[in-house]
Amino acid sequence: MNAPVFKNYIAGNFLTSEKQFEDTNPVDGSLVAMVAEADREMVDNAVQAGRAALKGAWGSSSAEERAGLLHAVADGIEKRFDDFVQAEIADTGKPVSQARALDIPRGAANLRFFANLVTSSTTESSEMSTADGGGALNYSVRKPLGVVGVISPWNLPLLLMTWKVAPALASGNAVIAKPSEETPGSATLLAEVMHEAGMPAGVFNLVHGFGPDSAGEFLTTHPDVDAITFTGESATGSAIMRAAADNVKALSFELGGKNAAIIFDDADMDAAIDGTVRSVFSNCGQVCLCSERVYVHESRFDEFVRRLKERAENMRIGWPQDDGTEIGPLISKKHREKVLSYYQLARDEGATIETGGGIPEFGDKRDDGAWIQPTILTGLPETARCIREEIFGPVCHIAPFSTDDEAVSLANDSAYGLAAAIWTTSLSRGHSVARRIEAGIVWVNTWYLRDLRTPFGGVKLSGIGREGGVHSLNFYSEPTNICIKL
Ligand code: NAD
Ligand code: 6OD
Repeated sequence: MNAPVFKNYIAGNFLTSEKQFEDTNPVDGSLVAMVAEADREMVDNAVQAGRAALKGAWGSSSAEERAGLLHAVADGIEKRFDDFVQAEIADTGKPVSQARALDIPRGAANLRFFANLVTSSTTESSEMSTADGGGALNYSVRKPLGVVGVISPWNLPLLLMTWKVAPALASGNAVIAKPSEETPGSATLLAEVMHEAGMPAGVFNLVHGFGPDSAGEFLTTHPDVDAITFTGESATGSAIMRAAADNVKALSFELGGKNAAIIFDDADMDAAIDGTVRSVFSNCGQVCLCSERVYVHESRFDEFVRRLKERAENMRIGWPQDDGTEIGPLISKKHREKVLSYYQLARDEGATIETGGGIPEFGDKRDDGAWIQPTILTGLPETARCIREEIFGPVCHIAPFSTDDEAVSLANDSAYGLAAAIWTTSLSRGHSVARRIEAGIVWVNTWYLRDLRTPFGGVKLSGIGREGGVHSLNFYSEPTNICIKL
C-alpha cells in the first residue's frame, strides 16, 4: 500500500511538492506518510495569500464572524475526533488515553476559548481634562498584526498549534502555520477542517518542512511576515530571533525548561508522589513543564525516592492503543540518542541510577521504535550538566534540602525559568515560596492544571512574553489609541 502524502495548504488549495520527507511512527519505525516539503516559493505564496486575505473581506470581518468560524473549526475537530486521535498517536506513539483526554479536546477547546474571549473582551478608555475645560476622551481599538507565522513543536502537536492559531485568527490575522517535521499529521487534518468550515482562502495556510534552509527559515526571514510566534527549544528561539531581527518582527517565544519540583516535609506524600509521577513521566517526559529537578526535604528524602522508584518501575510501558498504557516511546530514535547520552553522562558525572537508565526490550516490532526506560537519578552535584541542561525525557534527579531558603535557592539556580511545582500542606508556605520562584508558572499541590485565562510563559531562557487569555490578545493585536477632543 502506498503511503499517503501530507500536503501543504496554501490560498485554500492542498498542494504537493517534488521534495518529500518521511513521517515515521516512533512505536516501531514504520512509515506513516510522505510529507510534501514547502520550498521558498511556496512559503512566499502562502505569505502573499495571507496578505491578500487581509486586504479582502477577512480584513474587515467582525469579531463575531471570526468567532463563528472558530467554533465551526472546533465542531469539525470534534466530528473527526477519532481521526485526530489516531493522527496524533501515529506521529508520536503517545497513549490513546492521553490523546483522548488532553491533546484533542484541548485542540478544540483552544478554538472555542479564544472565539468566546474575542467577542467578550473590551478595550481601555480614559477621560482627561484639558486647559480649556472641554476635556478629551481616549480609547483604544485592537488591530491585527498582519501575517503571523506560527512555528510549533512535536510534543503536543495539535494542542500547541491551536494554542497560537486560535488567538491569532480570533484577532483577525492571517496565519502561516508550520508544524514540526516530526508531527505533520494532526496539522494536516486541521487544514482540512479549516477548509470544510469555510475559512476564507489565505486566512489559514499550512506549510510543511524543517527549520534551517527549509520552511521554518523561509518563514522567519520573510520580509512580509509581521510576527512569529514560536514554541520549541531555547537554542531555536535564539536562531529565530536573529533571523527575525532584520525586519523587526514581533516575537512571542515559549521555550525550554529545567523545571523544579519541591516537596516539603509537611507535604501530603500520596499526593506529592502521584503529582510527581505525572510531572516527571507524562508524555514520556516530553512536556516543557515536566519536572527534571526534584528537591525533597531531607526528612522525607529516602521515603520519596523509594516510593517514586516503585511507581516508575510499575508504569505500564506499552502499545499506544491499549487503554491501560501510561507511557509511550520518545518522539524519534534521534531524540532517544540524545536522552541516552544524558543517561550515560549522568553515570560519568557520578550519579546513582536508582532505576532505569536504558532501553526496554519487548521481543516484537517495538524493538525498532524509540522506547526508553523511565529513569531516576540521585547523587549529582548541582553543577552537573544533567542538572543544568534540559533533557526532555522520562527522567529526573532527586536531591535533598534542609531549609525553605535552600529549596528556593536550588530551584532558582537555573538558566531556565518556565514552571515549578510545590508540595506542602501549609497554605502560607506554598504562597510565600511560590512568590520567590523565578518562573512564569508555579503550581502548588498540583501540576499542569490549566485555566486558559491565565498568563503562560517563562522567564530567562524559557521565553519572551506571555500568552493565555487577554495576554494572547495583547500579543496578536496592536492597540491604536484614539484621542477625541471634546
Ligand atoms: P525545536 O526547537 O527543535 O523545533 C520546534 C519547531 O521549530 C519545529 O517546527 C522546527 O521545525 C522549527 N525550527 C527548528 N529550527 C528552526 C529555525 N532555525 N528556524 C525556524 N524554525 C525552526 O523544538 P522541538 O524539539 O520540536 O520541541 C521540544 C522543545 O520545545 C523543548 O525544548 C521543549 O521544552 C520546548 N517546548 C516549550 C514549550 C513552552 O510552552 N515553553 C512547549 C512545548 C515545547
Ligand atoms: O497547556 C498549554 O496551554 C501549553 N501551552 C502547554 C505547553 C506545554 C509544553 O510542552
